[in-house]
Amino acid sequence: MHVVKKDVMVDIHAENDHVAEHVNGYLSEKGIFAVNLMGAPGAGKTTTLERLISRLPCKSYVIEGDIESDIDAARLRQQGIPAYQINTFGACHLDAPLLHNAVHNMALDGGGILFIENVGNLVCPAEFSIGEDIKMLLVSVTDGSDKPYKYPLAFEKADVILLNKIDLTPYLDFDEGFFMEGVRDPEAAALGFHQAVIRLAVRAAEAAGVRQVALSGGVFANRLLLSGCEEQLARRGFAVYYNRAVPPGDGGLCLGQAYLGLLKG
Ligand SMILES: Nc1nc2c(ncn2[C@@H]2O[C@H](COP(=O)(O)OP(=O)(O)OP(=O)(O)O)[C@@H](O)[C@H]2O)c(=O)[nH]1
Ligand SMILES: [Mg+2]
Ligand SMILES: [Zn+2]
Ligand SMILES: [Zn+2]
Repeated sequence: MHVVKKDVMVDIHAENDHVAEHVNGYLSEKGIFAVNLMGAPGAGKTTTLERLISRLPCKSYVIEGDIESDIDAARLRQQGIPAYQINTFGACHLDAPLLHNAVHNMALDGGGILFIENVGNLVCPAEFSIGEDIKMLLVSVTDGSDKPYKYPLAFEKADVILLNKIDLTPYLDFDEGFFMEGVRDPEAAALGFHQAVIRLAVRAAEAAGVRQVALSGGVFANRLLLSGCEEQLARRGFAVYYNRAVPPGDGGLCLGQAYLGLLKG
């Protein structure tokens, strides 16, 4: 009996992964970077998207995953954010075929970031790829500091972990040290974050339709990010430039601006 069950699960995941690859390929063609946002019910996923997207300089889209209702999509649309609602009517996670249907029904073009808010649940969303480039896990201090120990898969699969509602810590017993110890491999999480930034930079360069890319700004003082971006961009045929004589941070940027000012007379 158990053997049969296991085979069925393998089949479900193989079919799902196949569709997820297709969805990711479709989004790549459109120059869109996809973020699978996971977290417990009420952790603050929609609120974070509302606050984050209004501060992003690039085009953003949202797909909302909920068992029922379009409350979250309506919240985002009210802020002028294009949002598409998926209702699973019972299922407690999004899967790739649901995403496939959604992306083909959306007007996506010209690059940007697609945030996919998964169904509020710390368990099975982590098991299913939905065509995303990265998985972002939102955990709130109100969820409790034991969550990495109880829901290890979500923490293992996450490329980025965001700790939310920190304004409430004075009123709670959230133990940050215990929480961080439970995030099993902080080094792996940090590496995952670096790789996510590199993928985002490559996707942005591809969407911009340019052949030359200059990597500058304080973030490129990070050697891992600089060498990773340079390597991935060069592999795709981009000519890559970065700061050599002056540092990449504010000083170098100011010098560049002054030079541009001189050129313009
Ligand atoms: N104090 C505080 N409250 C927050 C914060 N972020 C979100 N909230 C509140 O938490 C509640 C739930 O927020 P949502 O953004 O709807 O949570 P969600 O994760 O999208 O919820 P579901 O979609 O139902 O899973 C709301 O009342 C928010 O105002 C925060 O940083 N601090
Ligand atoms: Mg929500
Ligand atoms: Zn589920
Ligand atoms: Zn398709």
